[in-house]
This record gives sequence, C-alpha cells and structure tokens, in this order.
Amino acid sequence: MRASRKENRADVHLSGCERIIDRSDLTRQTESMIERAMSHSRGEPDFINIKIETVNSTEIVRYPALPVRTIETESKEAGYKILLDLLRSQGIRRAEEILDLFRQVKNKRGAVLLNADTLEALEPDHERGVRVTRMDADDSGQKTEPVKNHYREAIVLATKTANAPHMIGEICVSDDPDYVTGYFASLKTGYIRLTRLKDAGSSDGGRIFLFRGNNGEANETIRFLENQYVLVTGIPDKTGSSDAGAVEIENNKSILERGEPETRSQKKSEKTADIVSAGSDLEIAGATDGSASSLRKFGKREHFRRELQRLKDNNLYRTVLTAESAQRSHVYFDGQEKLMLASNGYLDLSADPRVIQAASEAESKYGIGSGGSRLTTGTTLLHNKLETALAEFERMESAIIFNTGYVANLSTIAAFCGKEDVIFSDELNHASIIDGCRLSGAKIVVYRHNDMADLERKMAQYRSLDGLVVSDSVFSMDGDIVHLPELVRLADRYGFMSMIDEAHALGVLGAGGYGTVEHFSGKYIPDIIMGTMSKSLGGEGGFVCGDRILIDWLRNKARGYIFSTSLPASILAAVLCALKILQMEPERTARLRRNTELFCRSLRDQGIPAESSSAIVPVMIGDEGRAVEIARQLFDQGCLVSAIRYPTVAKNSARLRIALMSSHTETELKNAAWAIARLCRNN
Ligand code: WAQ
Ligand code: MG
Repeated sequence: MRASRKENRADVHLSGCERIIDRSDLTRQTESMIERAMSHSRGEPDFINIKIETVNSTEIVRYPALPVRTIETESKEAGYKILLDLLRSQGIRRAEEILDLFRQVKNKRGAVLLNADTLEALEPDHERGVRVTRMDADDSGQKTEPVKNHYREAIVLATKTANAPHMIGEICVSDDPDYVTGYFASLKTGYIRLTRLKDAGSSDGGRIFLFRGNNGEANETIRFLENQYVLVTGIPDKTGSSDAGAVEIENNKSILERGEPETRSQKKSEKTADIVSAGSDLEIAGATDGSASSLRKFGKREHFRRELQRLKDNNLYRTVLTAESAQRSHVYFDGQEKLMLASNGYLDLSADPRVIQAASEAESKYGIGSGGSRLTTGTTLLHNKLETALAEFERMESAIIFNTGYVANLSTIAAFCGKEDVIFSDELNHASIIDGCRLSGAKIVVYRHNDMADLERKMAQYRSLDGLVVSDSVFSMDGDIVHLPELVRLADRYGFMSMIDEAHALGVLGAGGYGTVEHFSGKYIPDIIMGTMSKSLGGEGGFVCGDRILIDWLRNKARGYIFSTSLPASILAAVLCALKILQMEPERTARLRRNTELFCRSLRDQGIPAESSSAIVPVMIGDEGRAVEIARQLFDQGCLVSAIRYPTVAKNSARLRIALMSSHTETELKNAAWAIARLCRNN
C-alpha cells in the first residue's frame, strides 16, 4: 500500500506498508491497510495505491528475528557515542565519518548503501536510495495493525537486511518527528535499540546499510534487498509477555535500568529472555571501552544461537543418540532394542569376551591412564608390541599409533608436508584428511573423485613440486574403493609420496581382511598406510605404517603424537587381541562380505538401487529433511540407520548410510532392506 497527496502538483508520500499474507486473509488485510492509509499523522491521502501479487511459497525464505536489546540513551549525543563504539567493535575503521554521513541523510525513500571501507555510496539512485521490499513478519496474517508499529516493521527490515550478502551492519533512525528511537543491527550484534538518536520534533531520519566487498558485488546485495521474499519468524512480542518496556517507546524507559533486571527477568517468557540476560553487561549506557567488548562477546554468542536455529530450520542440526549397551548388532537406546545398522564395528569385536578379558588384564596390570605423552612417560611394553603387530599385519617396516584416527591423519599429513609442497586430495576424502592438508600449509590440489585421469593431469601440472597424494581407500559415505593400482603407479611415475586411509577397509577388504593392498592382490603398495583401531578392531585410535625413516620422522615431528597423553593399556591389549582374532577367524570378514551382498540384493529386489564393495551401503535420498524423516521412522520400527547430510556430503545429496556387521543374520538384513524400501517409497 502506498498513500500520497498531491501538493503543488508533486506527489507527496504519506505512508506505505507491505504484507506477505495467506490468500484467505486478503480482504481483511486490505481493509486494514486502507484504514492505515487514511489515518496517518501526516494527514489524509488523496491517492491510495494497493497492489496485490501472487507469491509462490517456495520462493520465500524464513529468517529468525535478530535478537533484540534496548539501550537507554539520555541524549542524542549519548546515542551517537554508543553507535561509534558499535561500529568500531565491528571492525569498521572510518566510524566517525560514517556517523557524520548518517547525521546528514534525510528525505530519502530508501537507504544509502555505503561501502564501509571506501565510503562510496553504491545505490544506483542516490535521490531515492535502495528500498527493501518483499518482507513481512511470519505471523502478520494473525494481526491487523491499522497503525504503524515502528518496532515490528523495523525488526523485519533489519532482519532481512542483516541477512543480505556482503552486509555488515545497518544504522537507522525514524523520520517520524515523534519517534526518537533508532537502532544498529547486524547478524553479529543483533538488533540494538538506542532509545534516543535524534531530537523530538525533527523529521530527519534515514538508514545507512554498511556494505563490505567489491563494489561490483553490490548488485547482489541490492537484488536480495529488493527481490528476495523474506518472512521473519519469532519476533519478540510486546504483548503476551512482560517485556513491554523492551519495545514500547512511549514511556521511554529501558528494561535495562539498573536495579530492575532481576525482577523483570523473572517475569520473562523464554523467548524474550535474552533481552534481559544482557542486562548484566549493560553498563553500556556509559559507553566505556569495556562495554564495546561486552557487546562484541554478546554478538558472537548471538551469532552462534542464530546459526543453530538456522541449522534446525534446515534439518542440518545435529543431535546425539545415547546408547545403553555395547556396539553390537543389537543395541539398547532408551530401554529399547534396535538393530544396529550404523556402526563401524564391522566385525563385532568390541564386546568380544576375549577382547574384554585382554583389556581387563592389562588394566589390572597398568592401571587406567598412561600418565604422559609417548615421548615422556607414556610408552609401555604394550605400545611397542602393538606397533610391531600393526606393522607386521600391514607388511610394512614400521608403525606408529595415535590416539584417534582423526589425529593420525591430521598429524601425519601436517608432518610430511609443508608450505613448499603440493598435496593431491580426492574430493571425497574424509574430514581428517582435509584438515590435515589445511594444517600442513601445503598447496592443496583437489582432484575429482577417484578420477585417475584428472589426478594425472594435476600431477603433471605440479610436477615441479614435492608432495603427496592422499586418498581414502574405502570412501566413508559412498562405500566405493580407491583405484589403488593407478594411484600408486601415478605417484611413482611423478615422484610423489602416496598415502591411503584404510579406516573402512581394514577387516573388510581382501580375503584375510588385510585391506586394500590385499584386495588388489598385494602388488601395489603405497608409501604410507593409515588405519584405525576403532572400527573393525573394535577399540580406539589410529595408526600409520611406512618405512623406518618415515615413521621415525613422525615420532619426532607429528604433533598429535608428541603432545597427547598416550592411549591406555586396556585399549592396546584389546586391539592386540582383536588383531589376532581377525587373523585367526577370516570367516568374520567373509561373512561380512556375504552380508553386504545379501543386503544389497534384497534392496535391489525391492527396487532400490544398492551396491557396495565394502561394508558401507549408501541409499541415496537427496533432500535432507526426507532423509532425516526416513531414518526417524526406521528407528521407530527398530532399525538404527544414519541419515548423512551436508556438510558431511554435498547439499541435496543426503543419504541413508547403512553399515553392516559380520554378526547380522540373514533374516535381520532381509527385514531391514524391506523396511527401508517401504519407507523410501512412502516418503
Ligand atoms: N528500505 C530502505 N530504506 C527505508 C525503507 C525501506 N523499505 N523504509 C524506510 N527507509 C529509510 C528512509 O530513508 C526513511 O526515511 C528511514 O529509513 C526511516 O524510516 O522501536 O520507523 O520507517 O526499535 O521512519 C526504528 C526503531 C524505527 C524502531 C525506524 O523508520 C524500534 C522507522 P522509518
Ligand atoms: Mg517514517
């Protein structure tokens, strides 16, 4: 709606507003807008323009309202002083100049889009400014407000604006003569109301949007502000809770007045609690340096809270399931037994009585903790014995153990490569490899998943550098196997070291469960083999095998090895025992393979494409919400399956990830495949 009056032939704007509403509410809302147009304090319009257009609900994004804080400012000057602190706390250098500009902006319909670093005005039409449109509060359908609610409209605009690309903050003061409250808003700080930012009676008002980026990117910002439909959810309300002081300007009192916060916070509803919890650091009114820092900290925490909310809204929020029994093919959660189809304990060794006994005996002898890093007091006979056993198992010269697989990759890659090196890394490598590459500081060259031609092209391109090629051998979210022969050949031809991560291959691949090298008949051997003791071996920790020099280097340079208290004896004894069982009972590995084949076949019989050369079977779903929902229903039906989502895998490639165990029975697997197929069809 736009209401205007003709004065001296010119069109004078009186008031305007917009709504995103449900069709069923159209008549009521239109009426209320006309009423609003007719009752503005600036006088009656002689022209009211109402435009109605259809919006497809899929085009609308929802953002949670910025958290709100009110700061009582005695005078306009005090308000500007806080603004100055706020701008500086956001890393804005030319804060004073920006405030000078802000004092001067007036009589625009829109806002100034200001490059916060160069102070260039980027709005295409300086006279008009950039106008934010296509936004509303999510609940506006329930409310007809015949008069302008400054606060509600401002927080909607501020929330949309704060979420615009390249936006780092907004300063605003109303142009209504009686309305002296203004605000600073950004994603980091939230919406900070300053109760006095101008003198009463002045119709000087305006907005400055602070932009940071290349000026060319401003188009993106403007496009978002003008075109993206946005609904703002969860606006702290002025009715229904006792936070009237937070949003009501008339009495011009802040809820944050000293002496009051406690009694007020007791009355708060949960939703508005954070307005008040800020009360304690609201020495801000004095605007000392300390207050700027406390605001900054508040902003950081608020950023986390909002991000968490966004994750929840997009089905990306992570929660944990709490088990009440051992990692076997059946596990109890909340008193209920579930078929475990998500564990990495492929050979069901974690609770094997022999393994448990070995662990208890070692524990009785050596105690619980190891008391120090390997290089100080934390090496026992068992540490050495396990390293020897792992090297023999992998048929490599030497081995070193780390406390987790993650730390093994991180420390190893960072110890082997540095700034001058190049690392070739498969695009689907595990996070621990990615993090290791980053930590090393080396040039990281990502090649297409398992694409050896792409790898070769890239190796040729960087052949002048030293470096490493690293790959998962079984990819943890897809279950496919690295082309080891070609990878080793290429690494040798171009003179790069080669490393594979056997986390999901050990105990799974090869007739004896020795892993990927055995799978490819023992002919192609990488320089470095990394593996874990926490999956098939049922224990905890990671290890790395290589020749003596490489492992010796790691003992001297791998920071995760040097600066961690070493693994406890019980784990070492357990893993030693599990390693023996794995070799003595190759039928476990064989059964695991048969189980995987049977399970995939059962899924295919139900029309679900499924295939795997390892013990990991991905069932592609796509949509995150749908994957989570299917996993939830499966859980209700007694099967625990993981829904894997972004950022673990790419957006819209969410999947169910089924991990099989040697101890699953044929009936269990057939029933599970049937249940999964049915839910995939029905969801
Ligand atoms: N897009 C961009 N700029 C706008 C828009 C818009 N849609 N609407 C207004 N502006 C600019 C324009 O320059 C106005 O002169 C200026 O902002 C102020 O607009 O209690 O009422 O609608 O927490 O007068 C802030 C405090 C009230 C609310 C702001 O602004 C509170 C207000 P007004
Ligand atoms: Mg106004």
